[in-house]
Amino acid sequence: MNPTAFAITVIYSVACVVALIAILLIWRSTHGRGERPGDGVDTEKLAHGEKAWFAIVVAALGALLLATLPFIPYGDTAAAEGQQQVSVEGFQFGWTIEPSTITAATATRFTVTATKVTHGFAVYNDDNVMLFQIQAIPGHTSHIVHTFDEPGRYQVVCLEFCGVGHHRMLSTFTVEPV
Ligand SMILES: [Cu+2]
Repeated sequence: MNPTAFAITVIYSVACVVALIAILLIWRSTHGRGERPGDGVDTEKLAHGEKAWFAIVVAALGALLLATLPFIPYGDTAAAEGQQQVSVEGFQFGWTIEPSTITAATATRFTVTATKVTHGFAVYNDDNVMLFQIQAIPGHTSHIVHTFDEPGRYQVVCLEFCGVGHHRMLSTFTVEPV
């Protein structure tokens, strides 16, 4: 058994035991004491506590919502002033990238589409590290905004198998210093 499978087995077993104990505790709390519901229980106090917990949960969820709202990525790729525009079209088997020279340190908005079949527009730097990837889809325009900090030559690779010439779908563009 490999270490990951072993870890999953252990974690799953522990989770099952914990769940079983929880079910037993809940069952014991509601059965077998011979007491009628309400015996010795201050229901008014419980009702008050319930309202307080409700308020706490609503406040916590509200705080969580407000705290995480700024991280929602929607809108990041919307057009903004000062962006450079690059239009990309994938075809069998190559890329049209217009313009093929852009400026560093300026937000660049890629407008990506394709003819006939879907391609994967992936951009790699000099160290062969992928900076981003976006689908190039026929009849649809995808957008992504990226700022290139380093001037240089960037490589484009198709990451979606698109036919017999898929491996030939390599291209480059140049990022010039400001
Ligand atoms: Cu392709």
